Parts: sequence; C-alpha cells; structure tokens
Amino acid sequence: MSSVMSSSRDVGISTAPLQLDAAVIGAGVAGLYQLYLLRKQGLTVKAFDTASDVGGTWYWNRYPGARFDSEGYIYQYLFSEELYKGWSWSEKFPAQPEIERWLHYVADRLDLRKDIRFNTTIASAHFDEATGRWRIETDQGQVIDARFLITCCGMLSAPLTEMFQGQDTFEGDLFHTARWPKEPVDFAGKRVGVIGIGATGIQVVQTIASTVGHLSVFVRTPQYVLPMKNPTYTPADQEAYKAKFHDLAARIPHTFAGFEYDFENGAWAEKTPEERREVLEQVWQDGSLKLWLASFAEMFFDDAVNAEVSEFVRGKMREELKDPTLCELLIPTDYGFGTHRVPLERGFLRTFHRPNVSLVSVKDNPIAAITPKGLRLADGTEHALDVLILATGFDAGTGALTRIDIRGREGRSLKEEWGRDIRTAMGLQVHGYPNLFTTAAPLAPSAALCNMTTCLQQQAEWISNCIAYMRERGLQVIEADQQFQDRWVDHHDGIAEATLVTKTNSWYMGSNIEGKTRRLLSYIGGVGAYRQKCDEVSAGGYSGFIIR
Ligand code: NA7
Repeated sequence: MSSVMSSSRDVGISTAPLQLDAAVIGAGVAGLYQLYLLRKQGLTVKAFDTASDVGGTWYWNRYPGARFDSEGYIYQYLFSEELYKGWSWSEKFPAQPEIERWLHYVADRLDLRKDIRFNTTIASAHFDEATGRWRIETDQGQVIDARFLITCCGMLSAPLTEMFQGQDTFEGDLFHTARWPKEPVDFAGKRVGVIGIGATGIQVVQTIASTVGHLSVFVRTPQYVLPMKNPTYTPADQEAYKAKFHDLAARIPHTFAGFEYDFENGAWAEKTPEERREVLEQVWQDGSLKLWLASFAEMFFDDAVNAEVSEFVRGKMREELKDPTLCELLIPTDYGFGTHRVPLERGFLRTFHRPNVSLVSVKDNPIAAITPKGLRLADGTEHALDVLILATGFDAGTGALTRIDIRGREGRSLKEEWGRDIRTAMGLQVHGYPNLFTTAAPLAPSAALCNMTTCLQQQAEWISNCIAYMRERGLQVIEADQQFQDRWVDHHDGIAEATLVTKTNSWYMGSNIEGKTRRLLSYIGGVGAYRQKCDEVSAGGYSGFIIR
C-alpha cells in the first residue's frame, strides 16, 4: 500500500486541510455505494453532500407524485443478498418517501453516515500536478486534500430553476420540482400552474389535480406516455420477488437497459403484423417501460418500425383522451416513440377531463414572462396564479460537474472544455483530469436508457477495483489517454448516430439548454455491452489509461 493511502489518518474537522485518500461528492445511490466500497478496501474516505441527509435524487425530488418508473425490486443494490432481502417494498413502483426511507436503511445498515459530511457543497476542485492530488474546497472554505476525487453527483441533479424573465417578481409560491420543500404544500382552493410535462411534470399533474382549486398545465411538446400498473405488495409478493434475488443479480447487469426485461420477442421483420401487434399489446398491458425497453429494438434504428410502434402508442393515447382537441395537443406527431425518455402515467391523460384542469398550449404562443400575479404568454394573455411549479428539467449530465470549478492539469477547466465539446473516456474519466473518476457522467449508459442503480453499481465497482489495482502496485496517478478517449467518443457517436434518438430534441441530446453541445449524453450500446467493455479495459491492466 502506498504511503499516501493510510487508513488510520485523523479526519476530524480542523482548519488544516482534511487529508483523505478519496473524496466522494454525493450521497445518493452511487455515492453511498462508492463510499462503502472504498472504505471497505481500507481507504480514508469521506462523502460530501449539499443535502442534509442521504438520498441524492430521492432527497431533492420530493415533489408530489415522485416515484420510480423502474420496478422497486430491481432498483436495488445487488451486491448483498442480506441488504436486498432486508428491505420490503410496499408496491411495484414505490413513491419518493418510501425510496428515501430505503436509502436511509442502506446508509444505516452499512454504517455510512459517520463518513458523510452533509450540508456541505463542494465549490471547487483543483488538481495539483506536483503532488498528484486534488485540492478541494467547500463553499464554507474548508479545504480537503485527496488523492482521488470521485463524483457521484447524479445525471439529473442540476435543476433548471432560473427559466423565465420576471421570475423574481412572482408574488405567489414558486417551486422547482427538484427543490421541493420538506413541509407539505397546501394547494386547496389555489390557482396552480405547472410548466412542463416531462416524466416529472406528468407525476405532479396527475397527483395534485384533485387537490387544487384550478390547475393550468403549460404544454410545449407533447409526450408519448405508457400506463403504469402499480400493484401493492403483500408479504407473499415480497417473498416471491426476494426469492428471485440470485436470478436478478445474474441477469440485470447484462440486459440492454439494466432492467429485468430485455428485447426477447424475436425480430420484427420475421413477424406478421398480427404477431407484432400481439407483442405490443402484451408489453403495453404490463404497465411498465417494457414496451419501450423490451419490445422490439428495431424501433430505435428503423424509421418504419418506429412509425408503427409510435402509431400503436398514439392509438392507445387516443382511446384514453377521446377529445380531438386534447388528442391534438397531447399526442406527439413530429418525433418517434422512444427517442427520448418515455414516462409512465397513472391518470395523467384523464386528468385533462377534469373541470378544474386546463391545458394551455405554449408551443406557438410561448411563455414570455412570469409576472407578480402569474404568467404572461407571447400574445399578451395573462394567467393568474397563486402557485407556480417549474417541472422544467435539468442541465443533464454535465451540469452537476460544471457547477463546480473543476480544474485539471495546467489549470484546464472542465466547464470550459465541456462548453466546447462534451468528451469523456467511457464516462469514467476525462483526459486532462488525473485521479478524477466520474459516475453518471456523459457517454456512459448511466443516464437515460438505463435502470440507474444497475449502471451506478457497475461504475462504482469499476472505480473501486481500479483504485485497488493501483494501491496493490503502489501507483499514484491515473489519467485517461487522449487517444483512448477519442476512440470512445467516436464509438459512442457511431452507435448514437445509427439510432433515431439523435433526431429528437430533449435533454438526452442536451437540446433543452440553449448553446449546449448536441451529443447523445448517454451511451446507447447497452448496459451489458458497456459493462463488458469496461471489464475488458480492467482485464487488460487498464489499457487506455496512463498510470504511474
Ligand atoms: P424534462 O424531461 O426535461 O422535461 C422538462 C419539461 O419542461 C418539458 O416538458 C419541457 O418542454 C418543459 N419546458 C422547459 N422549458 C420550457 C419553457 N420555456 N416553456 C414551456 N415548457 C418548457 O424534465 P423532467 O424533470 O420531467 O424529467 C427529467 C428526467 O428525470 C426524466 O427524463 C426522468 O429520467 C427523470 P419541451 O419538451 O422542452 O418542449
């Protein structure tokens, strides 16, 4: 073991820099596991989080209706049978309060809290070439000196909160969904506006519609939605899914999207129209993301297949919506199904039949400003509101890291580099930033087409194994080679460009932010395939990385 990696160092708070082997940013799904793994191998490691407790995404996104779109029994840590079986989900797609409790359970069972500094925001991290270490500074001026810096900040953790002119003048209550208060918000009798119908806006709308005085939903781009069937679990159901632990642990890491299901219905071209319809009906009836992630993979590549699947989903939406105007405003026609995140809904479409809900299309008449009394559209129409909810999404992938002043070799700035072009080496490192490891960063699958826990566990394990490899050999510094990174970017782009996903505007492509580089943020070669490629790199002695 190298001398800089002693595990017995005093890490108490003092004015002197906190000396660590590894600093982890974030105490969500990835950060908790990363902390656990690194501590287990004897490193002095601390995690830091702006939040006052663990949870990451599931700490911040406590808006009404927040819940999994992944089945709870697969959105799990799979490294420990005991941990897995010690927690019982109450339903198939659990809601945020239960998810947050689960992450508290994980933190307690693994005794992680003692090594997490809450209410602590990392403001900057500068690599010191002379020492090969990171000088990290919190927003309160505390300095941390660490050999390794591992970002576990989440793909969707930099919310787009400042969206509209005049926002500060609003006299009512204004919330972004990802900064929702812990205290209950009372909507009774109030005029509430929701901007955005991504996965988040849909959950909010369908949840609060029955509790508000009047709800105005401001819709710019219609969404394909699939129905969620969410049975509650009896003890027998819980036992049944727990009994599958070994099968799940063997299967999930190797599927296309890190879910239990995969594309196993045979080739589209070899089926008759009736057979295709039968498969689509069957996966639609499942009430999950199966129709998207386990029907026909051809829908991602082939315009004709995508057109048919899209029309199938439109038909289902028409049956639900009935009203022609609603169909026109809520059913997508100008992009293909599955080419951006597909949300699950539980009554979202039917919400628009309620007398206290209005749909305001802002496609051709955009929101011009927020005013003291509500919101004004481009044509001057005013909407009076008491509460305004921004379900306007995130600066995905890059935002969490570019909001920190990260500087690598020769003072290079990650924010500036990613401002020009978003490049990473398998989403695990960035050339020019030695000893910085990233999870949920661009160009890995840990974003979009993926069950997050599957991807994040794999990345945390890869990083932990890499650091163990270095420690065993007394190596101090690792950096992704420029050519390796270039090859990965080319490989990533090659697969992405072969899909229809790159043709659609969404946060997947960075197109929800003006001026952001247009590149598919998430690797789309498959979770299993990505894992295999990562394993090949490690088996080859971390080929593609310069280690000294
Ligand atoms: P998303 O999916 O980025 O959705 C944001 C929504 O906000 C979307 O409907 C946007 O419409 C809308 N939006 C953003 N800016 C505006 C303006 N200026 N006017 C009107 N509407 C606007 O974020 P979510 O939080 O729902 O979901 C993010 C991920 O979290 C999700 O994919 C899951 O993986 C979990 P647009 O489509 O841009 O026209």
